[in-house]
Amino acid sequence: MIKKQPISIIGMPIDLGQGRRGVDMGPSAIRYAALQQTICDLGFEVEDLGDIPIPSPESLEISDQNLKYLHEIARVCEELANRVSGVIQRKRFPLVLGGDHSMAIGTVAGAAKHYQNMGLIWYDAHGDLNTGDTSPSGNIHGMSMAASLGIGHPLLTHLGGFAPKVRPENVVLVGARELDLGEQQLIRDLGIRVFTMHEVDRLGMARVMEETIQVVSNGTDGVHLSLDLDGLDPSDCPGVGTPVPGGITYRESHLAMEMLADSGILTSAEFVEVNPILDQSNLTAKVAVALISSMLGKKIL
Ligand code: 5AB
Ligand code: MN
Ligand code: MN
Ligand code: MN
Repeated sequence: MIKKQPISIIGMPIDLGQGRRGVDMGPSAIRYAALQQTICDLGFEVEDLGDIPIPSPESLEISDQNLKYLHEIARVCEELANRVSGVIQRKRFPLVLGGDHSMAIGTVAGAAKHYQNMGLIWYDAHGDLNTGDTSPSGNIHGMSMAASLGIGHPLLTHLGGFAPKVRPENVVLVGARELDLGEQQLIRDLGIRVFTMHEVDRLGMARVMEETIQVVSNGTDGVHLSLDLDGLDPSDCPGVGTPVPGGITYRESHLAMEMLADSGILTSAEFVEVNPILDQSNLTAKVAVALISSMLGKKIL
């Protein structure tokens, strides 16, 4: 991001993309963890645009078990895309709070309108590279990366009227440790750069982020960070819907965010999948705020 660029917070309280209630309260939990004051204290001008209105699952019916709440998700993601795009148009930095990871379809669409060649960092235990055909669950939060690459149902891939939003060579996955068979195949077919936990352990986070920054900034004109809190270890972030043991540590994650801050490459970011119902004393939301501080360049000295 441009040094001390003004920031616009957008809440996306969506839980239609997965099966567990509570993640709709993620944006509130992150705000409750003093997000705005923390950003303000770092010297940024910051505004909160409030939440995108989302229908509750109780008021809806599932018409397709392979793509649950497809039409509703596409509709609210379109709204999010417009909101994100408007923020960028005003030369501000969009910081989007979630909400389940299906929302990335909207965030990425809104940002990609402004960048011909956008880089994308997907910090996650999962690949989110399923389609309605490969998904074991039918949950769209496991399909948002694929949709951004132009793979999947046209309502998702062509959101905002264009596809794809990003190219495989400009995308990096960090922290992966649970990939479905269809996702593994897609990664091989497209040659997507993945730093699994094996690479994080072996190379160390410093090297992983050096390479990640290299890949996503090579020939790109913008970079979006999509950070799923389940990328971190469940001991640090228990408040997530799909925890997977053996994740990225708190310290490694701070290092990653600090390196992103130093690189100055980020043009938008989202922090997703915070589920306060499954959390302990709002710990996961507090981690999100701490990581956002590091991403924005917080220095101790
Ligand atoms: B998350 C799974 N691959 O597709 C699927 O949390 C899990 O946004 C998806 O990364 C997890 O249902 C989606 C089994
Ligand atoms: Mn995810
Ligand atoms: Mn995940
Ligand atoms: Mn999840």
